[in-house]
Amino acid sequence: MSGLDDSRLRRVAEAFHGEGQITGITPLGSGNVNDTYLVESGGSLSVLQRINTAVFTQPELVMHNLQQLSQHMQEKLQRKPPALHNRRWEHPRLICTQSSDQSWHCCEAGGFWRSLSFITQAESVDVIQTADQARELGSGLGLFHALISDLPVDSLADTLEGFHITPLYLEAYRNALASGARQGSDASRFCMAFIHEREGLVPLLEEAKQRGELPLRPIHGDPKINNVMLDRSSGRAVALIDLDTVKPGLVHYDIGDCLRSCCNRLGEETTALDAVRFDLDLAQAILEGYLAEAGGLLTPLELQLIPDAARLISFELGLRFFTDHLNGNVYFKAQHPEHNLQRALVQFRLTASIEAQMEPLRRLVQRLTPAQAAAPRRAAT
Ligand code: GN1
Ligand code: MG
Repeated sequence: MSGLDDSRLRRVAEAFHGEGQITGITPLGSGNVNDTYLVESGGSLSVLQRINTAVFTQPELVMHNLQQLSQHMQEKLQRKPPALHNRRWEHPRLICTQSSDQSWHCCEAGGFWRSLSFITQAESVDVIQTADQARELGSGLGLFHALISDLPVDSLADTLEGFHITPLYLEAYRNALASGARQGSDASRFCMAFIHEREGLVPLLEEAKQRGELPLRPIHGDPKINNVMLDRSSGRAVALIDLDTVKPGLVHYDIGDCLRSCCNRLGEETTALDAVRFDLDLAQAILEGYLAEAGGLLTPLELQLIPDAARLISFELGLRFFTDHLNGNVYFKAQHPEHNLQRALVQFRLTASIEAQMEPLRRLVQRLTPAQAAAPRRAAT
């Protein structure tokens, strides 16, 4: 966790909420990078987070992006766009420290902290339960994309260089291999062969971006299943959380991450490797929800590359987990030494399952986007 004892943690929370005001602090969620706590103060709840500065080396830039996003969302919500008629939608609010109007706190015992309002009467799930839920998860991401589509990308900093740039993850993997560590097991050999066979896929999105065929857009960066909050009574998506990776990027990083994390019914922490599948029915529900909100914003090529994105982002996450395993678990928190290897195997099984269903997945996207179905395929292979 944070490495801070209870009284220091309380002092950090007091920096945001006032001395003597804290009535409860409990660990929250299952994030792999930051430390997160639910704080109760003065009868209300907030989310206190320590940003992992080994990952986000310039946390002030993360806060800059959060502020830009907050302001944009606030203005949007005030104007009540048609997409929000008859539906609840919220955006986590940044909480300033008591002593300044600054939205972060650097603690003398270590750490860069910030506090956000908690989305009440809502919950998130780690594994999908129903197709209706899948539709809402897609709809939540689509709505988020629609709401931020006119946030200028040049107002957002690049807070995590190389994030989702698959060729750079391949390079990092090769560097890790060169160190020669932790490659001896059958599972490691499986991963190495799996990666080797797919090296040709790696540059697909980045090359299309370089050729100017795919636009940079403001994206969430990490819209995995449990970062979409669902209203407790209606089940409808009400907010996207975990906004540290909001920055310019390809819409495919988000759609791919949503599909890979939602369509694996066992979740990314499963150990039942042989049962890992990409569920096409869930993909259909997600894409119906997504496209109803954001389909009109995307170009024909963006739409056509959705199946490729699902495959690539699953593969990329497997590559990232495996590289971290080789490096000794320095990036993703791990509960045991083989944890990131296990996670990599799950993502690779999922990738293989997507590959086995590429044609039906392409037909599905074409069916859901009839106006674009006739447009020529360019970058997809
Ligand atoms: C990390 O920390 P968390 O769980 O929100 C990672 C994502 C991965 C995810 C996999 C900044 O997100 O890219 O998809 O783990 N975040 C970062 O669970 O690397
Ligand atoms: Mg995250």
